[in-house]
Amino acid sequence: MVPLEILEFPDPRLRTTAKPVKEIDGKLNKLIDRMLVTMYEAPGIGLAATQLNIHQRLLVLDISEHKDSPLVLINPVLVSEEGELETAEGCLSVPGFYEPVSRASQIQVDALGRDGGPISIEAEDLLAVCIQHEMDHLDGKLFVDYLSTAKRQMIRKKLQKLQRLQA
Ligand code: QAP
Ligand code: CO
Repeated sequence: MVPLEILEFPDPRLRTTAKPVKEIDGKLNKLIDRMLVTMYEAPGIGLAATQLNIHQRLLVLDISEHKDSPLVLINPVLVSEEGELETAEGCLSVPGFYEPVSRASQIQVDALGRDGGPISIEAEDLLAVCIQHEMDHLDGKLFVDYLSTAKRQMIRKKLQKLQRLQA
């Protein structure tokens, strides 16, 4: 299966607010499989549809060591959050940069799974951070938004230079 192209910061399409998924059908499940392939090939631990220029509220994650525990969240909603945790975050849309970001350390999220059934997840530590990072993408938000303006501009300039060389 062919991976999908990942948008890179500062592409304005990453700022799009995604719309709720309306129908969980075979077509959506094919997209989910392509998202998982794209994430595993990258390799990454999380990917939101927004990063593929698909503006639907859908994300995939796998923080397991052996990359054999995919988690698919459709129309995720944050129900509660607690605590605080600072983690060095990266992003497939911000390749090569990792910076500390502070987020809730424990969260509860309701969503639908790929079979259309309801899921309720209580997550902590890296999984909680990763879910919050991916849910941000669905609202057009990136981890670099939590950094200082100077740091964000430095990252933008370096990535734009690399993107020019690639074009
Ligand atoms: C989000 O990010 C995340 O810079 C998922 O060159 C990451 O999978 C949440 C990646 C860390 C919390 C902590 C990044 C791959 C993958 C890069 C990713 C890169 C290659 C990032
Ligand atoms: Co990301």
